[in-house]
Amino acid sequence: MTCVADADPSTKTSPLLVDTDGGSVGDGVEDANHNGKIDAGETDPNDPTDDVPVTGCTGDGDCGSPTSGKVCDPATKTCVDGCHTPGNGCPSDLVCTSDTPAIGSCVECLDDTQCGDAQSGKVCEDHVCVSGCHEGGNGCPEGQECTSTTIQIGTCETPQTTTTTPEDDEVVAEGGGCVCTTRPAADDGRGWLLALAVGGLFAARRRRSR
Ligand SMILES: [Ca+2]
Ligand SMILES: [Ca+2]
Ligand SMILES: [Ca+2]
Repeated sequence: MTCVADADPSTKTSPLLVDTDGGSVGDGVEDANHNGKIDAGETDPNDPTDDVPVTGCTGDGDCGSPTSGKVCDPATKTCVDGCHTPGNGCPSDLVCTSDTPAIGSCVECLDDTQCGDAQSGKVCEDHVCVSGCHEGGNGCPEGQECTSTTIQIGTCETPQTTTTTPEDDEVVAEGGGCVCTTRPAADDGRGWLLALAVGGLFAARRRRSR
């Protein structure tokens, strides 16, 4: 390989642009053997007028990689957004609405399984993952309940509970008074037990004295 670009600056192409002359055909296509020189049968990467756009496609291979989300529409022989089987599919984060040769579209989800696990709190609605839950699909995260018990999409809500320990903690923290009152209560408990024991002893004596 020879560096022709240095010998003739006019053949330089932009390293940042795929299509330096903007004529719609990429530099790599115009300079088919990538030697930087316009060989026989090649076009000038710096001359937009000699670009010959690829017209028509004969198969998905003309429209990008198997994960391009582009397919060759046999009706118009043009590359269109889509996917099908067999043929080009979708980028890895999308799924195809079609699993037949018919051209489908790349969407976020077909069912809840593409929206996280059974406790994700996300469900598939109109091919988009949305917050929600329902029967026969994804449910709610731990500690939350679904407002729906049917296939209808409900919302995940935290159930109302009567015991709110954080508030109890706040009461204790408000002043020493609360702490003081709890200790006598414990003493009262022991005192009550003592009274019971004494009372039992007293009752036993009474029984013996009869
Ligand atoms: Ca070009
Ligand atoms: Ca060349
Ligand atoms: Ca050109």
